Amino acid sequence: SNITPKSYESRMATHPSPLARRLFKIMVEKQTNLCVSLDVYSKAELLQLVDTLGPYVCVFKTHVDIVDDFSYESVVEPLVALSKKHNFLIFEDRKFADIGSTVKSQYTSGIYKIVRWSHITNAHALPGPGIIDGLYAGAKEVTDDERGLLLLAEMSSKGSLATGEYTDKTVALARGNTEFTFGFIAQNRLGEPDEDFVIMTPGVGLDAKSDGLGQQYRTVDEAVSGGSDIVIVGRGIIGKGRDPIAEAKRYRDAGWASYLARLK
Ligand code: S5P
Repeated sequence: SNITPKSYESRMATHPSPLARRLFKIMVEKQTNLCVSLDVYSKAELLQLVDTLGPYVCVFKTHVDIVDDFSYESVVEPLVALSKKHNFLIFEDRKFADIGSTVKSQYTSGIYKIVRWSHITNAHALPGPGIIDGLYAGAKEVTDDERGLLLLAEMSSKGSLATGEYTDKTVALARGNTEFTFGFIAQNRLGEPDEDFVIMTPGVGLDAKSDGLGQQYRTVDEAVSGGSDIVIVGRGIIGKGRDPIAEAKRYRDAGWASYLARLK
């Protein structure tokens, strides 16, 4: 829908999710709407990128299940310490997709224990409302800290089935618990004018148009002018041959400029 969202500052005061309010505060303080996606295989590379790019991002997105040398002590503990040092949130991109009882276990248990350290996670809407209830129950059981869930309402990949009625029904599902389900992974603004869903958008790149495996890239300005609140950038910043600090600054500046232009 064609709605110009309010400023991050005003949404920081009114959003129904405590986690979203904390996120907007970080964005305003650091003047960044950039989330860097850290799809790397080694913990040393992961932590080094987090420490060097930390000043430019509001959120780091992880796929901890691709880290070859993962251990809780050597990855999660330093990552949490760096999130305090650089004031960012952590988003484990787990894409839960099972029944409530199973996702609750996957969120809280195993070697990753995601709910203990990841402020944000995401889930497919496919299983219906039980997936939200299960994750919310897991969060309540394990921690008093703010936690938030994004539903995948649209995907960046070519031929995605998450369109039309599926997207609309995903938005309707999120309405059931806006204290926890604070927004969407999506390509466009979603919801009614009086609603405030945070839109985080992957498939953003300033150089490439695709990756040969179905990923499709739009520019930062296309995403933000279309209603994205936070752009998610992976290989555009940390891909082979790139200078991650220079690229992080470039995407941060582009994202903030597009946001300011949208407010006018
Ligand atoms: O629709 C989506 C949803 C997600 S979360 N499309 C995506 O690409 N993602 C994730 O964003 C994907 O799992 C990857 O971690 C990141 C995009 O990485 P990039 O290198 O293509 O920017």
